[in-house]
Amino acid sequence: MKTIIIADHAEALSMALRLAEGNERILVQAGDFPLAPHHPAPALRLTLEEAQTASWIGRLGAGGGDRIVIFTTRPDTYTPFIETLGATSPTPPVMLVTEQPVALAISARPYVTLVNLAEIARERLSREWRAVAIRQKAFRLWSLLKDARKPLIITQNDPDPDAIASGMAVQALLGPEIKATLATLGRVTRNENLAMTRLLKRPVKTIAAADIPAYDRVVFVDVQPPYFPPGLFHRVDAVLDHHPGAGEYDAAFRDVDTTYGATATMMFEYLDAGGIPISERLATALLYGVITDTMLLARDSSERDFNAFAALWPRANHNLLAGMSRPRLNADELRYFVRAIRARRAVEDFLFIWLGKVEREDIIPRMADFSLQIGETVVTGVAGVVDGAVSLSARNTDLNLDVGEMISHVFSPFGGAGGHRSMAKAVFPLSAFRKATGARTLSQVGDALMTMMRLALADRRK
Ligand SMILES: [Mn+2]
Repeated sequence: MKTIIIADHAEALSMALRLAEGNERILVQAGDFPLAPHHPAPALRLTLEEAQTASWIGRLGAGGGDRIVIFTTRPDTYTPFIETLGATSPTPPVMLVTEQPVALAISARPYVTLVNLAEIARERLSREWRAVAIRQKAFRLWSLLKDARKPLIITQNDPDPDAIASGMAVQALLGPEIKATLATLGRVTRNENLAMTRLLKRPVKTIAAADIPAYDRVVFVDVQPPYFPPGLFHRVDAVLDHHPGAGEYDAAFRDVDTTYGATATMMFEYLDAGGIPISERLATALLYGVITDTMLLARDSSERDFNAFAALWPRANHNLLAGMSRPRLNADELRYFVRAIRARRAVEDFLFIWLGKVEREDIIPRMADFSLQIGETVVTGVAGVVDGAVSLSARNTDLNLDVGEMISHVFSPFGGAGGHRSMAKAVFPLSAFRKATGARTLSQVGDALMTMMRLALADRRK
């Protein structure tokens, strides 16, 4: 395959020689311009008018299997050339490389591809400006903490993966010399989050309120100071968060940006722009933070979350990640699974599981996730009673059904109910539901819930 390079300006020719690839390059000079000493002699010299005819291509022994690159300072003058070329068969592909705007008529031809170097450069430059601004922020944060004796990185009371990963990223930003404690005043309770902390070898410490004064710097991640009771913290040095502002406070460093789907994305950008190495462990944590906070980029996510996801994906440990997202079952939870599988009731592609009394609420959504793996199930409901309240989780893979709407319609008369197209939840007092439906025993409650879901589903599929 030959590459025919057309240049109509000395500068364009220099650029062509630097940029154009191709095994056999044939240089064509279009128009009269002086060659520089480093320019090789062109195979063909044409006037601009001659260049438009396209008949000279045959003289070069080139044809449809070859390709043409035009480096030009006046792209629109090539309209006739490109049109004539279109009438030849097979038509060679044309790349038009320029810094000028191009009329749409030419660029819309199927065999023409347009590369606007000015646009590419502009995009790249604005990305670099952004990177330098983030690097400066990262440096400011580091400067604020570098002389600390005992810095504290604080998360919510029940930290989620985004908070944990972001805290770990601040530790990485500070480097091994500055030993910052990543801590919570509560503890990690949700099963998936416990799996994360177990697999990452307990990155978060639990501290007591009485411990706080011993720390000489306090950094808030994925949370802001008003979340805590007033006066609990003696100082606020830095705040890194993506939640909307929750009240007034002073902080020497504050980066709160609600356009981020995850604080982990923001922290990835700090490390990335700062040229700070991201270990496999940290990449895995950050990726998990982005995934969980954005529901796999489905919710409140921006292009930046996508970019962080794409950059972290190849660096993460996917076995670890799988372990976090599919936490192990302990003997107790296994008991529920056995009970659930026995108690399942299916009507065509609708499946319902009534668990009766359960001790832990989180078993219900987990069971609901699992329920979609049973048989040919498309819509599922899993419900149980936790502390006197009915808790129901629904799942759906039917593209024509909005299960959030359905659950909200059926169960909001009893309490909170709603969700998305693919998942929904309802929680309401058992007593209210009994009174309204006349269900006496727990198994009658289960029957009533199933019937209501089944009827609503049939109604929506009519
Ligand atoms: Mn978050």
